[in-house]
Amino acid sequence: MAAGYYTTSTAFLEALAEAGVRYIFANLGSDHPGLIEAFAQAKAKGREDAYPRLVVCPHETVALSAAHAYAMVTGEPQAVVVHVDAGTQNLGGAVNNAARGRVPVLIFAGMAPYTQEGELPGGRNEFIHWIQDVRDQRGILRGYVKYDNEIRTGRNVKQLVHRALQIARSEPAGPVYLVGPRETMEEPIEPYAVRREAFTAVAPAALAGEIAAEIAAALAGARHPLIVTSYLGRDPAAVTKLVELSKLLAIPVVESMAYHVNFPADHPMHAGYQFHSVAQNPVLAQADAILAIDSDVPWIPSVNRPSADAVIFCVDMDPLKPAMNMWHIPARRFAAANSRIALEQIAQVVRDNELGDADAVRARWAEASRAHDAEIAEREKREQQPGDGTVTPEYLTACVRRLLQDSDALVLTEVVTNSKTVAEHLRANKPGSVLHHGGGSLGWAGGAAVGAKLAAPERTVVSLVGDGSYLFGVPSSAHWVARRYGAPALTVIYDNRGWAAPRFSTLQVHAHGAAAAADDFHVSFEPEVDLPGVAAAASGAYGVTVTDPEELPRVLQDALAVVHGGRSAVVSVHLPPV
Ligand SMILES: Cc1ncc(C[n+]2csc(CCOP(=O)(O)OP(=O)(O)O)c2C)c(N)n1
Ligand SMILES: [Mg+2]
Repeated sequence: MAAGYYTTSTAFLEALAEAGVRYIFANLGSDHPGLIEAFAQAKAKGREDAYPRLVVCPHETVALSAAHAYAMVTGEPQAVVVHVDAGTQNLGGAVNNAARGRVPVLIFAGMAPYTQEGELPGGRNEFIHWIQDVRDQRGILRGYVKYDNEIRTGRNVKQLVHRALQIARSEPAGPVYLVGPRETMEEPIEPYAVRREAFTAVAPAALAGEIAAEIAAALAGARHPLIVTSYLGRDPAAVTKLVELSKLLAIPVVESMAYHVNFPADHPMHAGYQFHSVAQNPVLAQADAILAIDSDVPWIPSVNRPSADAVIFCVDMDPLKPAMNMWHIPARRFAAANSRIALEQIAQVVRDNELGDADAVRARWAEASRAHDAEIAEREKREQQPGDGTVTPEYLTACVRRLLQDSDALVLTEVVTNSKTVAEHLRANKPGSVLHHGGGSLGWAGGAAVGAKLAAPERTVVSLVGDGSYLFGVPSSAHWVARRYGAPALTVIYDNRGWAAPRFSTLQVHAHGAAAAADDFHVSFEPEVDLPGVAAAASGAYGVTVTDPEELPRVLQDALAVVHGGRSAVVSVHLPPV
């Protein structure tokens, strides 16, 4: 062992540790001898704990999804290390999720060596080094990352890591991508330090005073004010501020494509969930002043839109969404601000100026409370066991809710066509207790459950997933990682033996077409996959498939007990087939 061994790879790992990264979710290759050696050198010196822990992930989707969920739970970016172009491409849709979910994560990939005659340490010595030398490796991720760069020397690799993480953390947060060729990662350098405190995230932005005043006046003066949000709950403190403002003026809140708990489900001002709208939401139609805050899709205008006279305000950390080619809502003002601060400012204007008519506020509160109570009663009816021997998604979700009542569980959802049902019947009230990737690529929950458990080892992690989503998540890889790193979770599969979503989409466009007439959508998973069996084979997980609604509560309890005992459990619940 070289006494003074210190390379770019050493400094890279040190910088990650200095930045607070605790885990490197890694899938390794011929580009990583520098990192592997740096880890081994540290271990030999008894300094292993000075670096982040390396978590071996047999599939890259699992690695990035784990880092994604870890960042959602803690706010802290982690690192993902993948193999050149191949591993980068295998990140697949997980990088769409990280980008759209606005989660910070540092992705690093090696690059094929750039010398071939033995000129430099790390130069080409395997055939694959020619094959993997592609023209634009960084281009693979450029549509999804906030920043990409190549590490060209170890002498400033720490600055690059800290700069990349500073960009990743700053709102709107997102993934960043660094690449480094083998020769660079092997470069011997002198140990050095940088001032990590000089790379903090950009401070959160407030609304301009006159905009806060304008929004406050519009909401207070409206007959039917409304707030629509999707991801404000990423910051639990923002939920508190939303509850305060809602109470102050009796403003109902609609959650649209929600991927956090943005507002307590049982709060009388909770006015319901919008997902794949197929009809006009009367609450949205009635509103005359709307604050759309932290939302990518506050409504789907072709089927569900506010009235043309409604005064709309868009407040968002990312109000114009330039990363989407087409995006617009007809707002009077667009303002870039942190939602917690903006809501506090608006509430302050209301209080300071005693805005709002007290009688109108009281009347609105009473009316919204009545509507909320009626809605909850309706939902409770829908979740009764049907009595025909089938399990409905409503009944299943109510069973899960009762199972987790009074617990501090973290629930990950990836239930696609059952998203609205799960939101309505899970009735989550605690900010931060339900997570969804916020993106467009299925297969997140498998790896995400590992990341969530590592982020909060004291909490029970429960994933609710569609059968298709479960398979997209490379369950063999995800469950193996969960076992190896002591991150057990309960997975409940909403198993309709196929993909309901493409069927739904086809019917939305061709309601009376040939596919509808023949019921021919190519979405069935017959013959059936033994879904829990995949996890059992990969990791010894407890697995069971349930068809009987009577048995369901007990099976879920048994499975949860297994998880509390330290072993993962997968319960696949047969719903009516697609
Ligand atoms: C990686 C990826 N591939 C394909 C799709 C397209 N897609 C959207 S929903 C869906 C079906 C999901 O099936 P499942 O999880 O069982 O939910 P269900 O539709 O049955 O409710 C598919 C294939 C996608 N979103 N992401
Ligand atoms: Mg399905």
